[in-house]
Amino acid sequence: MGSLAMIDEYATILDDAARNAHELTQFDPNATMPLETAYAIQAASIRRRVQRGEARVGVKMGFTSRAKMLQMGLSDVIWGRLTAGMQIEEGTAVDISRFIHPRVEPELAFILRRPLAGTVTGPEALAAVEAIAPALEIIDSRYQNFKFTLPEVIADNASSSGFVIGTWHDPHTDFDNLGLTLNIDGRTLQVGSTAALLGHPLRSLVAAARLAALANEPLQAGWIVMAGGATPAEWIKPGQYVSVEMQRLGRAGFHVRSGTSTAKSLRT
Ligand code: OOG
Ligand code: MG
Repeated sequence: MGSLAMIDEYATILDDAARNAHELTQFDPNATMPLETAYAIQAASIRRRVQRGEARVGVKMGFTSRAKMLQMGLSDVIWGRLTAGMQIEEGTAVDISRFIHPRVEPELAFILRRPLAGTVTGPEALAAVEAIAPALEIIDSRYQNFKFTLPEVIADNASSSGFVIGTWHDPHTDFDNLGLTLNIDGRTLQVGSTAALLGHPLRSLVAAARLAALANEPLQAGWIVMAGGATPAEWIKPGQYVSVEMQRLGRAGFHVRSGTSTAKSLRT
């Protein structure tokens, strides 16, 4: 495990990069940093957001589908922390200048009715779910060219940058194999299924419960869990309307607005 000063230094650099939409060069291209240290950096960078007043609202899972593992060349399931400042209201416009080089991916979101911690079964996880919804994640790696190693992406909060949630639905329906599409300006760019998420999206929630508890931050009632991208991610650009369409659960979308340099410099 790295020293506290080192963890704090990297956390500050990553937090500043995310806040100011500045890209960084890779700091561990040979992946020598222990994952425990990388997660400590992530935790410290999110603490800075929370200290600025952003509430913790849940967790996100990464590399839970083969499509995402292949696209990014990494094969370990990772997780990151969600804060209120990352949520984008469904149907609204997001300013592109918040990001460095954003991509979007279709996901399934859970919201919990009660806490969920440690080693749980699929049925136990389901019993803690209040509702499920189609969702989009905006990922924006803070590293140049969206290129990183496993410790680097973990330290960078698993590239998490924004998320959009559609209408919540009763979870007591089969959602293990729902067809879905990722669309930009009415054009379908990716086709997939919720089955891409570890064979069943509940497995992603089971993994989230275990990993969050291991970090002493057990999943709370009211928290959102993003189950991971079901297809490869796509780049987004100003002027676009981006949406996920999911069988039976409907749609979630957002507009991308071109930013001004003023908006960027005013951002805190
Ligand atoms: C890392 C984050 C992966 C997912 O859903 O698999 C992720 C990245 O691709 O930049 O969010
Ligand atoms: Mg994702």
